[in-house]
Amino acid sequence: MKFEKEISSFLELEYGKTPQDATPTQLYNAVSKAAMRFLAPSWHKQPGKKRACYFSAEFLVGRLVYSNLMNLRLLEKCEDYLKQHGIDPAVFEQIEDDALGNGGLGRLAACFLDSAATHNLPLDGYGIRYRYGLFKQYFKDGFQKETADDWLRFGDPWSVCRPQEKVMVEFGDQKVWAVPYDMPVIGFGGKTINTLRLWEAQGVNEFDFDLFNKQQYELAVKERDEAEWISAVLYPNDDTPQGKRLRLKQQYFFSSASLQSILREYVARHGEDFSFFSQEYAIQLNDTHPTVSIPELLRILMGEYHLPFDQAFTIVKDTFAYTNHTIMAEALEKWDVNLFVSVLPSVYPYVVMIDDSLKRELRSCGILGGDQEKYKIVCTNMVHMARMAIYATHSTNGVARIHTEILKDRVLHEWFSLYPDRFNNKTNGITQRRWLALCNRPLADFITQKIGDGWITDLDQLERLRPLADDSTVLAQFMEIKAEKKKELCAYIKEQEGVQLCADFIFDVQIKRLHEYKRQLLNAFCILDIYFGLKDGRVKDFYPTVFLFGAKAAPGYYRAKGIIKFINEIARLINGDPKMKGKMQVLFVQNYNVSYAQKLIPAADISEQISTAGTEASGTSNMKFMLNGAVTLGTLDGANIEIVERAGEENNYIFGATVQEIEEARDSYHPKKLYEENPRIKRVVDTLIDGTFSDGKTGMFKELYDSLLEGADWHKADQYYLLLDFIPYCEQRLKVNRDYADRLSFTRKCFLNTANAGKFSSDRTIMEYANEIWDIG
Ligand code: NBG
Repeated sequence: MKFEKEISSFLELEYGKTPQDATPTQLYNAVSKAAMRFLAPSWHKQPGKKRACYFSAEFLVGRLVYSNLMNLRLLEKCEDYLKQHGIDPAVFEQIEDDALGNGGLGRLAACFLDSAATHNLPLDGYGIRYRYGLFKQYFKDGFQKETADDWLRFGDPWSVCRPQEKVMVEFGDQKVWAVPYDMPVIGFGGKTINTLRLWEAQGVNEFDFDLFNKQQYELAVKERDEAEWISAVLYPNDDTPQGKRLRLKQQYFFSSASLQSILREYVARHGEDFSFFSQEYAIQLNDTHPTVSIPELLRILMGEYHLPFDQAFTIVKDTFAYTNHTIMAEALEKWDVNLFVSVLPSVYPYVVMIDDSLKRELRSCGILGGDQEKYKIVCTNMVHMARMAIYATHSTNGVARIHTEILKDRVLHEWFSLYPDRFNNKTNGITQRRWLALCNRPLADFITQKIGDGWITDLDQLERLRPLADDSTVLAQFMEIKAEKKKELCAYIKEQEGVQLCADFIFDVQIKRLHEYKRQLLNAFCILDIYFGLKDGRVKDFYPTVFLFGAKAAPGYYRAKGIIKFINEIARLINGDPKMKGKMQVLFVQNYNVSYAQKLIPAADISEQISTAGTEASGTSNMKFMLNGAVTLGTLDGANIEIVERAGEENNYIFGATVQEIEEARDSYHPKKLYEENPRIKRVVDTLIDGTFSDGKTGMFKELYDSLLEGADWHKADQYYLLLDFIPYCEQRLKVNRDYADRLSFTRKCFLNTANAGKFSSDRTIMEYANEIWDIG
């Protein structure tokens, strides 16, 4: 049946509606289901090909309907259909995006799936089908509040439940069903369709009739409820032992279920001869969350199929590879041995076997006694997951060049000395389908007009724009597109936040998770410094600017929440000051997510990437901004380094201490001295305590103040060097502002960022994984 007919007949059958009287949700389900029918014949695994499996606790896919239709080449058909019936094609923007991820790590996983399918690489994702995704954020009196994200309320037309493929997962105290829901991952053009398999936990005994009959109603459904907790929320709060227990259960739940389903496939083909396993499957561990897969595969091979340790361990090592996404200590997961044993008693012995094997290997390398401490997987009553992930796999990679170097030189240096060949770098990337073709259609059309549409699957072709950088008509068009996207953003923000922004201002944007190391607070201080400078005449000829923030803070991260409140207070002061009219505006948007990013990024002139050098593993929004023609105002950190290497330092704004300079400053760093000696620093920092702003008597601002000047029992004062980089940052920010006034030369910089963004396609990244780690190229 024709696609359009399929939509209408679905509406009629399911809802008894015509397109005109269907609700947006009904239309969304009808269009999505029609597309699912359309793709069904191509959704199958190619036999005889090695497959790669991406194990990840997060897949931040964002809104699927437009991207899936685009990839199936049905988007225009669908838009025509809607228009014919008098419906705005933007109608699906009312369908919120599902957020089964937190930030960069989850969004990267989604970009990888898109790129692999587009380039016909057999890569499937495996994760958890959370009942509630990342919380939704709103502000009340400037404070962050959280509510549950009930993403299923719109239906879930893009998933297919496969109950016949459920598997049992066993914990020490509980057994649950893992039921798979498969989503098609559609490559551009629709030729290759891979699968994202997400597991839902269900009770084995859903309902105890006997107990119910005895009026013990709660007990009758206890088992069901306890099973459902496992896939209830993404990253449940883990500040209590129960919370930690639940997280470990989640990790084992999807690791074990995914391995069981892969093994089922394999055994169906080869029986119990496992000699081909690692030639047919590669498994990538996305951070340490799925690392318990390592002893689990060993357990299955040895315990269920009776392979000897050496043979099983070789298969494990050849199959798994590990990606490290951060050097923040809290993310290198460790589990208390007692907790581990009580949750996973049948897995723990295999952890010990791996550890014993490691110790034998260390001994044979002459590493003995106390020198083994820093390697041991089980050490001081903890199971060290990152250590296991490095030892029991054949590849460990970082996500940007500097990040991998830091892993090799510092964080994981002892491992690098032992296994230098295992370490490799895979600089992150982003999919240009979502982050240009879909989110910035005017720019996409403009590029296609100039160089054809090959860039959609081969981003390096953007290079061909370079010769146009000196053509002022081309630059004028480029500028016009930015202006159009700013107007669109202003309309959207007016609707979402009730705030009217000035579309002809500079748009300066910092969007990412709220974390001290990302230094939103530094940005805030600098805005205040400019504000004070404008008031007292120190800052002159300032080009009017909108400062935009978007970020969620982890619900238990007190300081991050204090920073949000502080920025909201600054916004209130500045936006309410009549003298600032026509000069600056500050806004922290609520509930920043993938869909919001798709609006903000195309409208940005300046991309704020200001983390302390050495802390941001890569960053990926930096690449999205670059692709959409913004200049980077940033430090030499993460992928910023590779971005300016490509686009030219002269077309970006780099400032601040380098990794090496911070290293050298470390021991003698004295933020209080900087504060006392520099009145500009003192003035902005003092706003935390001098009554300029109110934190609603929570003490949050004083706590931030102390964190900068006094430190706390777990860290030194100003551990992320805000005050060290403050003046250079302000200077560079004013320089961008001055440069912007020369509209043509500034647009040229923006244009050259776009033209040089080719390297940052996740197509490039995924091909590197495919060729260099998975061998599926
Ligand atoms: C994040 C890093 C980012 C990086 C993404 C994707 C985690 C643990 N790490 O810098 O902070 O871009 O991973 O690699 O979420």
